[in-house]
Amino acid sequence: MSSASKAADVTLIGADYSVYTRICRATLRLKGIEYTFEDLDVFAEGGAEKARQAGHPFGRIPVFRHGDLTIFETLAITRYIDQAFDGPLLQPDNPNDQALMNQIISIIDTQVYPVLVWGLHVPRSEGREPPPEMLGSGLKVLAALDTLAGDDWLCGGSVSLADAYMAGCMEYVIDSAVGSLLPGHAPRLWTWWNRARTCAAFA
Ligand SMILES: N[C@@H](CCC(=O)N[C@@H](CS)C(=O)NCC(=O)O)C(=O)O
Repeated sequence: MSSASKAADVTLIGADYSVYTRICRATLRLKGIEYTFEDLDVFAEGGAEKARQAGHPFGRIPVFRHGDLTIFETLAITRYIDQAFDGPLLQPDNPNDQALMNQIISIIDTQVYPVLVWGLHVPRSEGREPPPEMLGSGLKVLAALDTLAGDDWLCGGSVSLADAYMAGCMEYVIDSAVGSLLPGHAPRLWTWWNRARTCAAFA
């Protein structure tokens, strides 16, 4: 089922700095959906409580609204956006590419976000050394993604939610303690990003 979008119907609540908010924004842009953005700094005093009031039981962002519907958790939000609205399909219909997409999204949730963003970007941005064991873990994550990355988009011939997820992380991955190693250590991922970053949805 799909429906045309109206800006008044669709609201994304989150923050510019937030990886998961960025993923939802990229997905909305890929689908060509107009939306209202409500800024919520979850790390500010009272931010978690505001996020709970907005509909996130764990006090996190993003939160998505479509009419009377409220959704939290980025995977649920992005899959809903893909299915409920017109625009290019962002989930491959063949099982192989779909498995690949799910694998990449899962790696981003369980490895890229905790290891590369929180383990290797955040300490650097605060002028601290990352925990030494994080460097090896970060390189393993990059190597795994490099093995999975497709020639055009991450999963085959068309853009998918995997691209939106990874694009949402890239600024922090590049600005992490392993960022300068990307071209040599993950050349396929690096080539993908240099192509993907020219897409307006990921700007
Ligand atoms: N599993 C959630 C993760 C959301 C998440 O961790 N968001 C971060 C910002 S990018 C957050 O709200 N952090 C607040 C905190 O950790 O207290 C999703 O997929 O949406």
